[in-house]
Amino acid sequence: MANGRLTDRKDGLWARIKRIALTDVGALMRGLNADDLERMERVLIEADFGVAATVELTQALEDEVRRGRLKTEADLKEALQSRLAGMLDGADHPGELARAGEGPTVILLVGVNGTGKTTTAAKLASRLQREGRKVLLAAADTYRAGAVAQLQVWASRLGIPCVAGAPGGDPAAVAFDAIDAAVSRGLDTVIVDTAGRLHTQEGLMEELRKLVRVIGRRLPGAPHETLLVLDGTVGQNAVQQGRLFTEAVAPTGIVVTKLDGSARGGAVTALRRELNLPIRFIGLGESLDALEPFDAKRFAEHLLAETA
Ligand SMILES: Nc1nc2c(ncn2[C@@H]2O[C@H](COP(=O)(O)OP(=O)(O)O)[C@@H](O)[C@H]2O)c(=O)[nH]1
Ligand SMILES: [Mg+2]
Repeated sequence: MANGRLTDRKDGLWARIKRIALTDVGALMRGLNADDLERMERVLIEADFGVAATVELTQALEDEVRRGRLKTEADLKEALQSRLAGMLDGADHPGELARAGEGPTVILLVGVNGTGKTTTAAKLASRLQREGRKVLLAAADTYRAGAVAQLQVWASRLGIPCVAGAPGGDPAAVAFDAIDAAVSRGLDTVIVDTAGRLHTQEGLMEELRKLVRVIGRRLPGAPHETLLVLDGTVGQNAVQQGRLFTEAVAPTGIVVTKLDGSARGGAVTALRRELNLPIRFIGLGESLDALEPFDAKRFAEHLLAETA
């Protein structure tokens, strides 16, 4: 959110709500009618909020207007912002990643191809390195030849080790070897990058289940974090992808990527509401420092920015 990167758009959500849904200045005094609410719902749906979050938000607002609590546009904006912040809130300290009591901490990244797992692995490694942790990367995306090389490039830029297997090899074996390497080198954190595509979806989910089992057998209690990486620009598709992964593995939180540039931040609300997992980080670009711990209140403010 630094440098206003989140608000790279001309007409902010609040401006759209005012222009499209609050056309009648008397609406707040008389109470929102069915047309006002329908228009407000349309703006939120178009902004990727999803049906559940949209209905919850508009009903809550309608209720407050009816009770005469919201008399001005500023009241309405404040109410919307605080409802949104409440909805988005999920973890007390989203940016604090678990730490194993003993032995290395294992952080697993899952998500479909192209969402930003490998980039996020590098960003997290950089962040944890700055916090003083000794990180090792595990290239468990053995499906694509280029995937291992991509992670190795990040590892060498960060000056940290990267454990990789043979292309087409067993990802669980890579994770197992990576944990062994961390133990023998006295490193405290292993970040496991995974494949997002296989011949079949069920094949991918089966492979991830096996990966989690093997990691847990090698190191009881691991993985300590399983982060579901979702692309914030694909709207409702991200919700559907998220559901598949939450059925296969048990994510401890979500990383929403690519929230720089586009105006599609509404998807974050849909993901939070429909996957019932805390948002832990947001990705705001391709560079190592473009990852921020999620701040619900600040995100709600940015979502309702008047302009860009
Ligand atoms: N703009 C932007 N691009 C991103 C972000 N995160 C990842 N990317 C880009 O998205 C593409 C796919 O990322 P990658 O990490 O390879 O995805 P993976 O297939 O899930 O491992 C790459 O071009 C990344 O540079 C982000 O937060 N913002
Ligand atoms: Mg990758």
